[in-house]
Amino acid sequence: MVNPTAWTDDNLMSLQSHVLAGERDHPEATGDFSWILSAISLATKTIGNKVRRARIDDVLGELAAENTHGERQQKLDVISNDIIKACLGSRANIGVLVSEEEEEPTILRTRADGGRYAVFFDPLDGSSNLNVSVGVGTIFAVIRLPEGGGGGLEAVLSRQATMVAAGYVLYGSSTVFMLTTGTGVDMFVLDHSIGSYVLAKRGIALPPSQPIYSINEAYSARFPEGVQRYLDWAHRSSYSSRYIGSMVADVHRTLIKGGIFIYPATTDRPEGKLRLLYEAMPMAMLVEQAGGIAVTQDGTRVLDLHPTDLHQRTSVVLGSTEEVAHFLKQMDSTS
Ligand code: AHM
Ligand code: MG
Repeated sequence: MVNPTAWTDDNLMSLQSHVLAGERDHPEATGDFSWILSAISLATKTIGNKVRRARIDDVLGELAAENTHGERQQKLDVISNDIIKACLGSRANIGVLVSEEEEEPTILRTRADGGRYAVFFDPLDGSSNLNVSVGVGTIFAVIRLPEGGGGGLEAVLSRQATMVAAGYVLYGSSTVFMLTTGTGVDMFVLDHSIGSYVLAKRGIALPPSQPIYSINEAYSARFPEGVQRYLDWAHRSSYSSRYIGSMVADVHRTLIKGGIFIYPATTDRPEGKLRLLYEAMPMAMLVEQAGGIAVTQDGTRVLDLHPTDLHQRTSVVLGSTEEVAHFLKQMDSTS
């Protein structure tokens, strides 16, 4: 006889049904949220398809133009940005879009006109790795804008704006969608044969310790002393090193296997390289929801930072609780 409980656990669950089921548990839910996630799902399937066909379609390589950070944009950065905007732009509950690829936010509608949410995104993180077929990804955060007020940029940077969901899609050897809505982290994998993200694992738990560090060690001479001290300590402690150079891929490995990912300040980038709104904050929410820690190099919780600029940068240290504790101890140590 079929055990109905076992049947429920093993049932094939798509991302969409998972989100709808979550809303059913909250009678006050308006359905706004599943509407936004379905747009992100559609956009990332489309981007994943472009990434896989990039060489065939001849869209690898840089554009002549630079983005808002003075970095050369890849053709696929721009294509991915357009895809996300095309998918999210039609969602009537989104007021503001903030993209790594655009200096100014896209204001879609005011709060009074129903723009209750903002979405922050890095359309194609790690895109400089595209021509060597390394994993790249899309990072996003969904922000509930404060009641009242006009919405727009002021609302996005207000202290009352709340991150209600975060996730990324890794276009790797499989296409993986990691999602948190504030109650743990769930992992979905794209089943290309049916065109759906299907639930692969509920409640991802980041291992509390693992002797692996992930940092661009070639920059050591430009790191703060405390970071250099940590690396000396890790060498003496027989740590292993893994660094892909795509944040999504490096954080994904850290979430699954444990360890620590560090992108500190350097003498040439005193604020760090990674962007607070659409790189550090969504990853911090995922890591915390999986039981890990996400801080800046001086130990401030990333989710306690208050952005003052859409494109501000920060140092990032995240991963297993014990590994982050070892790092902060070396940062503090004066010996
Ligand atoms: P990007 O958003 O321009 O792709 O840059 C962000 C990427 C991250 O994915 C990665 O963690 C980091 O830059 C790697 O930087 P570096 O090459 O300095 O190690
Ligand atoms: Mg990026």
